[in-house]
Amino acid sequence: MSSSSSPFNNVSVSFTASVFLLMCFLLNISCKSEAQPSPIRNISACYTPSNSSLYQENVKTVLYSLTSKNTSDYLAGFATAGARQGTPDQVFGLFLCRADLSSASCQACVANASKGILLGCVGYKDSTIWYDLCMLTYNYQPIVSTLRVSTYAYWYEYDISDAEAISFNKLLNVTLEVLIPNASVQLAGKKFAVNRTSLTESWPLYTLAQCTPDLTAPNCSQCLQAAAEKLPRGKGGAMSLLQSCNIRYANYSFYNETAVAQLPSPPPAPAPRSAEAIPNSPALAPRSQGEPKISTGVIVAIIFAAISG
Ligand SMILES: *[C@@H]1O[C@H](CO)[C@@H](O)[C@H](O)[C@H]1NC(C)=O
Ligand SMILES: *[C@@H]1O[C@H](CO)[C@@H](O)[C@H](O)[C@H]1NC(C)=O
Ligand SMILES: *[C@@H]1O[C@H](CO)[C@@H](O)[C@H](O)[C@H]1NC(C)=O
Ligand SMILES: *[C@@H]1O[C@H](CO)[C@@H](O)[C@H](O)[C@H]1NC(C)=O
Ligand SMILES: *[C@@H]1O[C@H](CO)[C@@H](O)[C@H](O)[C@H]1NC(C)=O
Ligand SMILES: *[C@@H]1O[C@H](CO)[C@@H](O)[C@H](O)[C@H]1NC(C)=O
Ligand SMILES: *[C@@H]1O[C@H](CO)[C@@H](O)[C@H](O)[C@H]1NC(C)=O
Ligand SMILES: *[C@@H]1O[C@H](CO)[C@@H](O)[C@H](O)[C@H]1NC(C)=O
Ligand SMILES: *[C@@H]1O[C@H](CO)[C@@H](O)[C@H](O)[C@H]1NC(C)=O
Ligand SMILES: CC(=O)N[C@H]1CO[C@H](CO)[C@@H](O)[C@@H]1O
Repeated sequence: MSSSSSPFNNVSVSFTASVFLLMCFLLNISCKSEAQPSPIRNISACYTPSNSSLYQENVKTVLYSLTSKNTSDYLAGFATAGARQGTPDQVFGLFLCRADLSSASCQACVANASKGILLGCVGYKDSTIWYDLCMLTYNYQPIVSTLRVSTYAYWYEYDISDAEAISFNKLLNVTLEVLIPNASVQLAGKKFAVNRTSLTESWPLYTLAQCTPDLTAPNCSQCLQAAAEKLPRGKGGAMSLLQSCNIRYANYSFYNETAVAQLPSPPPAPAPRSAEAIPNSPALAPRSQGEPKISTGVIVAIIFAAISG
């Protein structure tokens, strides 16, 4: 886990506004943009594999595998792959789609991500691309059932007034407090929860939290706590993206409420459960549910934070 790094020189964002957005971050100014939702990418320092061509082959094998899953995998919104050819140059990957997506939407997003993640160099030891509908990541170390919270990104839509922010943040915190334990419970092979509440009659608050379903309940919960800490407050909408989970909120219905309602209902309010039996093994087979996707809004403002490991 050694990696060179001064905070920003190893960061690459895969869209044209990246420089602008990074500047927004560095200068700590507020970024508002009406651009399309864009992918956010984190690629770490270049990995020097013992056999670079083999490593790149393995990366391609993993990406091919993730884009060639069957319908039930895309409906489950999660799948893993590994290429162990030439052990020191092994590659592991996984994708996570938002819980409400249809298999077709999930597959389309993953296919897109598999191209996006290859922009630039293939030989990165840890690479992640986030869209608002899906996330794709690969690593030279095993990542399945692994809690990964150190690499993250976030975006937000616009600032609300300081006066509004006081009550808004309170409501957001209260919502997250219930949402996080709910999301940690496995539901139809997924670990997610949504909530719809409102600040005022005309100001709804939609929130969604989701983990990769290979995490145990405590690890999911821990990941979401970390995501909640990094979630921008006092915004009209925002999203916090980690490699193992994410949280998003907005004042409009950004997920498909009908699709979510069709998922089986969660068990009664969970107290922190100390262990939800998910073996520590990569061989997991999440199951179905989901529906067509939803329009996505107007977003952008992307930021990364960095810690070197
Ligand atoms: C590297 O891997 C390729 C297969 O991708 C193989 O043909 C080549 O012999 C390997 N090189 C070394 C030095 O092991
Ligand atoms: C889809 O693939 C998974 C493994 O990824 C397998 O367990 C499942 O049986 C397959 N389902 C169908 C319908 O082929
Ligand atoms: C694929 O990515 C491009 C930008 O990289 C984006 O404009 C497009 O909407 C994406 N398509 C899907 C299906 O996510
Ligand atoms: C949580 O994740 C860590 C790091 O991946 C792992 O070592 C640990 O076993 C997990 N804990 C539980 C309770 O699953
Ligand atoms: C909401 O939670 C954040 C992060 O835990 C905390 O910093 C903030 O003070 C809380 N805000 C309110 C209004 O409770
Ligand atoms: C949504 O969260 C609020 C707390 O802000 C809670 O009171 C309410 O019961 C939740 N609604 C649903 C449908 O879970
Ligand atoms: C969490 O789940 C319980 C049980 O389904 C539900 O009553 C509660 O409203 C949920 N909370 C949130 C914030 O969604
Ligand atoms: C969400 O907030 C934006 C900006 O304040 C506002 O223009 C829009 O009408 C709001 N949407 C809803 C559904 O309240
Ligand atoms: C939302 O889900 C419902 C039920 O699965 C589906 O019929 C509808 O087409 C979806 N809406 C959108 C906008 O994708
Ligand atoms: C900006 C950022 O999140 N950088 C991270 C990219 O990923 C590497 C490896 O996981 C991290 O060390 C960086 O902090």
